[in-house]
Parts: sequence; C-alpha cells; structure tokens
Amino acid sequence: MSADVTVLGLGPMGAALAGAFLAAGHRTTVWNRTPGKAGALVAEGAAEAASAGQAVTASPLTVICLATYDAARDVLAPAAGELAGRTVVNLTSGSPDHARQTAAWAGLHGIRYLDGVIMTTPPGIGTPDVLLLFGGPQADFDACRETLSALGDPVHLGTDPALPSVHDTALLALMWGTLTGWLHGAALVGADGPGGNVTATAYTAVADRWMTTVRTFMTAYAPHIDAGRYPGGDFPLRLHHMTMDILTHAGELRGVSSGLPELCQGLVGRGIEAGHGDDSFARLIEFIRKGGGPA
Ligand code: FVH
Repeated sequence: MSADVTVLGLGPMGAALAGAFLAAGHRTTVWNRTPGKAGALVAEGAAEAASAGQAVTASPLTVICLATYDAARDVLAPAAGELAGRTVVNLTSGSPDHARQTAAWAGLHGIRYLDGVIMTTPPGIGTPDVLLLFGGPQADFDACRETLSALGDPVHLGTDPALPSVHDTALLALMWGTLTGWLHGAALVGADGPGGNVTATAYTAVADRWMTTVRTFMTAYAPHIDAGRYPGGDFPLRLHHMTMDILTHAGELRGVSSGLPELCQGLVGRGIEAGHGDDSFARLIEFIRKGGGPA
C-alpha cells in the first residue's frame, strides 16, 4: 500500500497523528469539520482537503480520530462511496459495541475497517514504545502496519474489532491499580519514621525495578487463570494475607491511608475463607468475575 494517509479530525490527538505521519515522510492529507486547525500541519507539508469526501480520495488509508463514534459516523457515512475499496482506521474512543457496529457498517459498504485505541496522550504519539491496539482482519492490519508504525508500536490483537476497546478499559484498571499502589508506597517511605522521608523520585527508581518482579508474577499467574487451577507454590494466599497485615500496620503507624490494603485484605480474606489459602493469588479472579465468586 502506498504510504499516503489521510487524517480526519484535528483535535489535539488528530493533529498529533497527522504530525507524526508527516514526520515519518508520509504524504498526509488532513480535514477537520471546523476549518482553521490545519495551519501548522500545512506548513509542515500536509494537504488540507475542503471536505471529508475529498480527503479520503487522496489516500488508500484514512485514519479518523474524532470526539465520539456518532461524530465519526456523521463524517464517514456521507463519504461511504469514496471510501469503498479503501481502508479506514478508527482511533476514536468508544465502546466495544460501537466498534462492532461501525465495522459491520464498513463491511456493508466494501470498506476495509480496523478499530483501534491509542494508549497515550498526544505528546506520546510518534515515540516507538507507545502502544496502539488494533482489531480487524489481519491482512488489512498487515497492509497498513508500516504506516501506523509512524504513530508508535501498532499491535494487532485479533480479528474482532471490539478487542481494542475492551483492552483499553482493562489496561486503565491496571494503570490505576498500579498508580494507587505506587502512591501508597511513596507516602509510606516519604512519611516520618524509621527509614522515612524518602523522596518520591528516589523511591520510584526502586519501584521501577520492582515492576520486573511484578510482571513475572502476572506472567506466572496467567496460565493458572486459563487452566482454572491455582497451585500456591511458595507464595500462597495465606502468606499474601500475612504480608498484607504488615502493610496495614505500617499505614497505621505512618498515617497513610489509600484503602488499598483493606481492599486487598478483603479479597484475599474471601479466598481464604472459601478454603483456598494454599492457592495462588490468581485464585482471586474467581471472586472478581461476575457473580463474585464460586458457590
Ligand atoms: N487527547 C487525549 O489524550 C486522548 C488520548 C486517548 C484517545 N483519545 C481519543 O481521541 C479522540 C480525539 O480526541 P482529541 O483529543 O483529538 O479531541 P476531541 O475533543 O475528543 O475531538 C475533537 C475532534 O472531533 C471533531 N468532532 C467532534 N464532533 C464532530 C462531528 N459531529 N463531526 C465532525 N467532527 C467532529 C472536532 O471537530 P471540530 O469541533 O474542531 O470541528 C475535532 O476535530 C477522542 O475520541 C478521544 O477520546 C484522546
């Protein structure tokens, strides 16, 4: 596929996407509903189209990034004829249902469609380790992977267009859970007391290295979840629970309160009460899944 690309939508993210394509040497055509947002991009070599229909005919690949899926459909529907036989990559935030409905609409109009999510804010666009997650036909992804790599690290999750949206939400849970634990720890080591008054910067240098071990746990526990068997090994739930008591006590001593220790102790306590004290931490997924745990 030629390296030409069209970007529809020049909000902060859309403009960042177009800028990254230009920086990577792609002939880039841009359009925005409200004129006047393309000046800087045109100065960098972008072509500004007078309409969305004109914009999409300029390239085999159109990347759309608008405020909502309704907005995306407002723009794509009138250009369906011009889009037939071309590829649309939708980086607008929305629900898994939005993604499937738009993919179905595209299929009816002979438009190749990939749904995607951007796992960064605009300043991160164009850096190689920034994740962009995609769902849709492998062949369609492969055909535009090179162009999409101008934005960051494009990852194909599978053929279901709903995959990126649900991963986006799940990864946000991982981010907020991790950041909450990081803040809790920074408050603990930063508080007065033996070994205290440590700066967040110094603590984070250590925490960053600890994340390697945390990743090792996640990788070890994933097959437990998929197999439905949770061998406790050398760190079963009852040891987790004992260690959590230390965390709770430290928070009481140093006046640190995030609610995280209590949340963890509650979940682990339910696992132990259900007779799973010798199982791995992964057993707790059964208390998190719909229904809140086995009978
Ligand atoms: N900004 C960020 O950090 C996040 C990071 C994660 C992904 N999001 C999603 O990216 C989509 C675009 O976000 P944005 O930051 O570029 O700006 P928004 O204000 O969300 O979108 C503004 C553009 O949408 C156009 N627009 C809105 N309604 C319509 C419509 N009915 N028809 C045509 N275009 C429409 C708007 O045009 P205008 O108001 O300038 O005429 C802008 O181009 C978004 O889904 C984020 O969740 C970004």
